[in-house]
Amino acid sequence: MRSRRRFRWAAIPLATAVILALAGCTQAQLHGFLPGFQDGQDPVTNHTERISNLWVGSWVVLLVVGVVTWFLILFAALVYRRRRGQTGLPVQLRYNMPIEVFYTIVPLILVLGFFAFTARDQAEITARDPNPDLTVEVYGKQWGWDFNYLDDDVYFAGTQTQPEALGTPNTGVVEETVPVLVLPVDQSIEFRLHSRDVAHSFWVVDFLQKMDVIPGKTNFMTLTPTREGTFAGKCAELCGDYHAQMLFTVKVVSQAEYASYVESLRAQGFTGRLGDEYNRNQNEPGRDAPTEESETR
Ligand SMILES: [Cu+2]
Repeated sequence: MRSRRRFRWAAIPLATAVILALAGCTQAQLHGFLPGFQDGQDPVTNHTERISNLWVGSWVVLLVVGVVTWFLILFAALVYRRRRGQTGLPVQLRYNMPIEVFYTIVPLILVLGFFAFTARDQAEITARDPNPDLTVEVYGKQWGWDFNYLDDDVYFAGTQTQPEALGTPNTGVVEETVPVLVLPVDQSIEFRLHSRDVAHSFWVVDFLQKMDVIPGKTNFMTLTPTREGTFAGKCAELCGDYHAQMLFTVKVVSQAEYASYVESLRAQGFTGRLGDEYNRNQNEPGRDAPTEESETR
């Protein structure tokens, strides 16, 4: 009792300090230092706020569990330590029903809670828009990306980083040749993800989302970019020698700038679509045997 009273003077200053610290949190801190939340800037896509809330909320709950656990460990070690003159084992505590029920029920609630929130957010994030404003077909390939803008019938063919044996010496990433993906702001976009060869993963860092790109399978990612800017994209699945150079740049621009970008592709003759006919894998499951035509490509 006495010791509890002794620290009462600290309660008010401590509470004030905590409130001040939280009130002074920057956007970056409130979002758990996730990329895309620099101070004062809007969320990058319609999903990033939800993803960040799940992340930060989970961390807060887990930190509380951690603090309670660390406190109990220290408490037990200090209070029940062997004192001078003590011998033998202290009285052992066994089959304490309240404690056993407590440490069964609490983790169960935690696991069910994490599962429920994750399932809710995952369903929301992976939901497909039945009528997206724009459909972009993405082809991952060793080592680069092709983008087909299906609604506008134009494409961007990404330069491939290749092993030295196949061409020019590999000199690392050349900024100007990194494939570019241009997206209009505030439009819902469906990405259709395909691979031309091995498994890759489509990852735009600031979107906080990535999705596997699997040969012979189409994966979908739907989102609406909500802030203009330039963002880094990467392959997030180890896919061979030059995986680390499988980069792309995402430019989220205004509607007008997007329209003029499409026109510039059209003016350069990049019309149509780079489809499965350019895949290195021509014998995926569900496909017919390679034809003479496909072998001469
Ligand atoms: Cu890859």
